[in-house]
Amino acid sequence: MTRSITVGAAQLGPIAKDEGRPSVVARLIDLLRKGAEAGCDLVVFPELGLTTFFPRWYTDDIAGHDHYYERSMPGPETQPLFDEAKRLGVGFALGYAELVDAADSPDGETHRFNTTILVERDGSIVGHFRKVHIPGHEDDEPWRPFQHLERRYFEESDAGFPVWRAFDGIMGMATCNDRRWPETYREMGLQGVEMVLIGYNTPIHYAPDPGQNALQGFHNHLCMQAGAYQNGTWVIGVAKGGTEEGVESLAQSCIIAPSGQIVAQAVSTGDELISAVADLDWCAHYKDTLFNFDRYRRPEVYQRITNQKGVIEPPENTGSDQTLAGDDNS
Ligand code: ING
Repeated sequence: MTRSITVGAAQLGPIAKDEGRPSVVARLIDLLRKGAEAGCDLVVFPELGLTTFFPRWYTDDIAGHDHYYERSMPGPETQPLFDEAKRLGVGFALGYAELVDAADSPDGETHRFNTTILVERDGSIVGHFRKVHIPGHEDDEPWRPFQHLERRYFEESDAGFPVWRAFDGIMGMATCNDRRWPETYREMGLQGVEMVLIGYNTPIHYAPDPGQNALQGFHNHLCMQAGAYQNGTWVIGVAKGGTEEGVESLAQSCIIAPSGQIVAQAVSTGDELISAVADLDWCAHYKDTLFNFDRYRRPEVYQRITNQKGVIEPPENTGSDQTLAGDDNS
């Protein structure tokens, strides 16, 4: 009996600055119901799936954006989503801005994270993931057509990339910029992950190097397909796309198999549910062969690879008579 789960990527179109949570939650419930109709066991929503991408605006006092954060999950305005999911017997993952009040913090400080929650089909909370790689900048940069102040409004999480046994497999999460870093997938790959859930909000225009704009779609799929293949895991990439508050954001949500193949892809830039039957046993075709870490990526060999000594310069630069025997890096 193969371990298959039907997974849905619930892509969102733009969320306006003044769109209230009840309206957004209604959109999420509509996508959840579409997922249930498609037989989904799990529906994945994007990063910051409850609000507009508010890090595009600078505020002197970061508390000026606190209304975009959730102090509890579920809270009064998100409870309807949890209730409907439990009624339908569909699990979900949802990205949101998390605010931990000083009074609730072990260190007595207020903390702000870019967080995703994973909920099982019975409504139980599997776990939370907090974004590790926080892109963009900390201070006002008015030269930009729009800002990317995630580093002002979110802390980097030092909790790493946990994996959970849920949905009949081993599940992991990552958020947006995390997907661009190979460590993200390998940290979970070394823990046997079989499905990685990734929400993203990605502007097409990349102010530090606009030459990358035309490659946003290519880079988006490149990093997730590589992560899937090199770790023998399913990867579900879910966008908040379309033009949100004047900023064109990448859509192209997709479901990627452990082979690296895209098995389903959104065709719109709005609210759209795509789904696929994910055979979790398919991961073994890669984990037990090409990417058998214990056999081909042996820690005892890696430990012998001490820190590289840096660029090996040609002899004329060092005056040494470099021969193979005397090779500097022998
Ligand atoms: N967004 C972007 C991402 O990594 C970005 C930041 C945009 C990086 C464009 C590179 C190019 O997809 C988030 N939210 O991390």
